[in-house]
Amino acid sequence: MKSPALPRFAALRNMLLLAACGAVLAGCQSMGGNAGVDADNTSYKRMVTQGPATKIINPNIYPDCTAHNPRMNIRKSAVGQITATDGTVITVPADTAAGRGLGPKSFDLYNECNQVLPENTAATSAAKVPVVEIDADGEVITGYIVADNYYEMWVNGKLVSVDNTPYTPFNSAIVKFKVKRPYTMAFLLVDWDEHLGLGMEQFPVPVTPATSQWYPGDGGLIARFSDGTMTDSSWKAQTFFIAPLMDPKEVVERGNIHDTPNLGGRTHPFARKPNCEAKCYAVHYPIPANWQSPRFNDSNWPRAWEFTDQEIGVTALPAYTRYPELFDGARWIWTQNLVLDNVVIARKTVR
Ligand SMILES: [Ca+2]
Ligand SMILES: [Ca+2]
Repeated sequence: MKSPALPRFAALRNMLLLAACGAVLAGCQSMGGNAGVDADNTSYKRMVTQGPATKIINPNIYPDCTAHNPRMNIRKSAVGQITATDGTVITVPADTAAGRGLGPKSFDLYNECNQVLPENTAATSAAKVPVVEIDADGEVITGYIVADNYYEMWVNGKLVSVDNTPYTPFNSAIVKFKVKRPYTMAFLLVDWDEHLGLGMEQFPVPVTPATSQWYPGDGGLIARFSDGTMTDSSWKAQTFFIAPLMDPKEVVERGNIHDTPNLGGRTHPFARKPNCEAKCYAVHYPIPANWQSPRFNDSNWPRAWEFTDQEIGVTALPAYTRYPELFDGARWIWTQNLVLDNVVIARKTVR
């Protein structure tokens, strides 16, 4: 899977970078910080599945949401497994920190399950948000996060926040962490679904006769931090689970870009809605070891794509729209296909 030439090339490149660093330290820092990163261990070998997950390993990793009114969009965040044609057993929609019971769980900015519902930015407070310490002599940074549907956030390889509402209702979170620059943020993002392994959900809910039982959902992440960092196309983003597909050939690999260029469009309502239902295919890629680490080499990953509120479909989402000041200037990001890309890792090194 990994070309034997790559590590040697990386080692040679790192030696050259180290030599450059030794000569001119400032020049080294401006070269993009590739010195000290690992060899690129991303595997671009696709795995193909067809049909739904064959085993449910957890029927609901967030069973704690209380229905406070009949309009609440409460969905079970189930986790399953499916075997690819090459024999690999894949956890769907993803193997997450939430699924493993890891924390810290997110501190609510807005969460209908917990009835944390501040009316506007002035009514919010970050005062009680616990600080996760990465560097004792670092700067305390506050951040605001909305993810459709699930995020887990790592800073320099340390787990800082795990979305406490993996599927729905739509929530938002506040994080605080103490760190020195440069630091690397890495988010695992999941567009959760009901039809595990197929990338499709019931929509809209609450369910009515008009609800589609086989609707391809979409994703999105927006985050803004007090040190000026915010999500935009300067981030890197890679997709690892692409569905629903009529045919695995619909995913076209161009180098390390996993593209789906011929399926109508990258957002709703343009993205194709296939009629294969439980016979649909999915294409998966192995999530690289050490993806959370500042040493992980994302230099060959594509840039994140930016999307508008309208494309993400969040113009009426209180978890987001009540607090425009907290997200001012940040962009919704994802990989190229907002609809078909269901598991995404987004990374940013802040210098
Ligand atoms: Ca969520
Ligand atoms: Ca999707």
